[in-house]
Amino acid sequence: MLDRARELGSSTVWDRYDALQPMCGFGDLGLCCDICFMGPCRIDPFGEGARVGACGADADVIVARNLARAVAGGAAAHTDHGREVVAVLHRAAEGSFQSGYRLSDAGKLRTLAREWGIAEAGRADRDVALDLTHAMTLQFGLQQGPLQTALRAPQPQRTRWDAMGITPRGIDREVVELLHRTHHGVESDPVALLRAAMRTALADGWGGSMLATDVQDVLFGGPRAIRSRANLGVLEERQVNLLVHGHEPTLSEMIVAASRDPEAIARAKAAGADGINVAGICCTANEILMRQGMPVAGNYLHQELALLTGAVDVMVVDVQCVMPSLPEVARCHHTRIVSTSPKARVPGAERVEFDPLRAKEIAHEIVNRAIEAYSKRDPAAVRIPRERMDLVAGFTNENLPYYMGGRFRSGYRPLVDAIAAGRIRGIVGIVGCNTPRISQDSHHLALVGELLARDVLVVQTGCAAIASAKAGLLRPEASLEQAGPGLRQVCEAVGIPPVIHVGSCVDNSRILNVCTALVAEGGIGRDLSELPIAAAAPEAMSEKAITIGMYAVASGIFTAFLPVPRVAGSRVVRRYLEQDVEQETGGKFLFTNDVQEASHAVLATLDWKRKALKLAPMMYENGVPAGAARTFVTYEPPKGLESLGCGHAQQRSQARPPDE
Ligand code: BF8
Repeated sequence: MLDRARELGSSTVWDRYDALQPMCGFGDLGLCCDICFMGPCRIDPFGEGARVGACGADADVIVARNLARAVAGGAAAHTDHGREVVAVLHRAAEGSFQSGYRLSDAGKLRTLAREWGIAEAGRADRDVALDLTHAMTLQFGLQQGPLQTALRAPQPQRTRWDAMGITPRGIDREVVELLHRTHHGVESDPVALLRAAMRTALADGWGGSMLATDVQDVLFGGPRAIRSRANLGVLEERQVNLLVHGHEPTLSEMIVAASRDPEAIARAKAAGADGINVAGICCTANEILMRQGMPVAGNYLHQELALLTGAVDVMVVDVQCVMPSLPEVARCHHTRIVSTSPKARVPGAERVEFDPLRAKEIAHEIVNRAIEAYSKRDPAAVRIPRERMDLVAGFTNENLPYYMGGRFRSGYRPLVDAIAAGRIRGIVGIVGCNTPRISQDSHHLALVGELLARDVLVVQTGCAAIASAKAGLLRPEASLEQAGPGLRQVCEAVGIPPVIHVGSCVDNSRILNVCTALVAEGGIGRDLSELPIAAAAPEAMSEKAITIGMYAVASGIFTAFLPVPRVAGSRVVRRYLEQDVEQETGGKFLFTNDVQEASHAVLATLDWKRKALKLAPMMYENGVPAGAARTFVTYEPPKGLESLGCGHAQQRSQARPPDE
């Protein structure tokens, strides 16, 4: 597709990234402070330059403040998504579900109502939904915590948070307070800033994101294991291709429904197409995959490549991870970009503003635009790569017990037993984005491949899950090809893939719920920090990724984060987040650019936790099947692409302050 971009004279994120080299070294180290207008001040860690900014802030304060601001940004994005879906459910219930939305999972609605202390017995679903969403809305403006959903965390974890003063209070309060504390001349203690950032991150993971997942399940249905396909080859030459891209499923679910309307299909056929193909990019892809089995066109770095195929008729975008370049790239073909969110206009794109009360009508309008665009498609300009891969997705904390234990032994006991007995080494959540700093998916696949071979069950969300999907790791057969013998036995016995796809990035909350359920099951740890689990974001790009990393660490989970975020300029920040914080939360970060180092550290963490718990030795030492010595799984970028991203990332990773 990059060759095709050159043929078409279009630039992509890789071209723009290369054109920006060399990027700012001060910024890369986190040492550029632009928080007030005296600056921007740049701290020189190497020699003669300034050691403090104009206000006197040193490198540690500046790095901590910049990082904390990123955490606030990431938490704001996730939690505002949560707020939107809660509001959509509330308004749908107020209008007695006349707007087209319905309660797809009344069972989950009632389970949640009981958890939230809302009377549900003998009451209509609508009334329960109104009370529940009212209570959920209040969580955003709460002045004193704890957040209702944070009470799901195991008690020992909550005790740690209380002791540190990081139990999340109101969701908005945490974001606002962190922005206040990072304002010029407020919090000047770097470690206090990092603790405050963790509290804000917890308000995301155990708050806004958890609300988003719960409410989306109520509205659109709790997922079940479902088959689908992934990669650009899911685009269809003879169908209207409508791509949905972004994050909130409130419109994309309606678009899927509208695309199945017999009248719309008839209109598409009248325009010469065989049908309407709705596929996704980024987390919207994961949302409609998990519940509807819709195909996935790709992850973050595929958004422009999809447009270059010339086969996309309309791409609908809402919020987050949408490149402003899309209208420019789409100009090579007939493709129409339609922006929909009242919070996110895209200059150069068409506009159809989302209104939850008119969602059905808007979805039909967008489908019609796609059909209209199809008739302008130039078949001679279409180049759809053949690559597409089967997959199984749709796992959740609610349905995993059934898939792991079957009807007669449903529960987490089989999984806990497999871990305790040494068949499975542990569970690792691998999440997050793509970035042009790393060859696309290379870190994801290297890390996942290595962990599977060592009998580690991998749980994924977001663009990380899509990377595995494209590589075939979400097929049950992948356990035969990639898993160590212990993991393979478990996967084969229950028929699941060795990589479990649990949804979009807000669905990292499902991973927290799985961990909590493992603690409750008993036998492999009394809180999250004792469980043989870990996390990784191997190709992190967005502020949301560092927020997720922060709440994982605050929840007691060892987290490998690549590439190194902008922390290298402060010894204090690195020491706290990669070392000292473990005494407080039980978790810590590893910041590295080296995926092998990440892999070794994750495996060492699992082994260390297993030893502390006195679990049985691994059944298959090092996960190596007899007679088949494995080497580290490496990814070779295709010829000609070696220079894209990686070279620069490595070059920049050398930069370290002299005292590091
Ligand atoms: O929220 S993984 S690139 S799409 S930020 Fe964005 Fe990163 Fe993809 Fe989903 Ni998450």
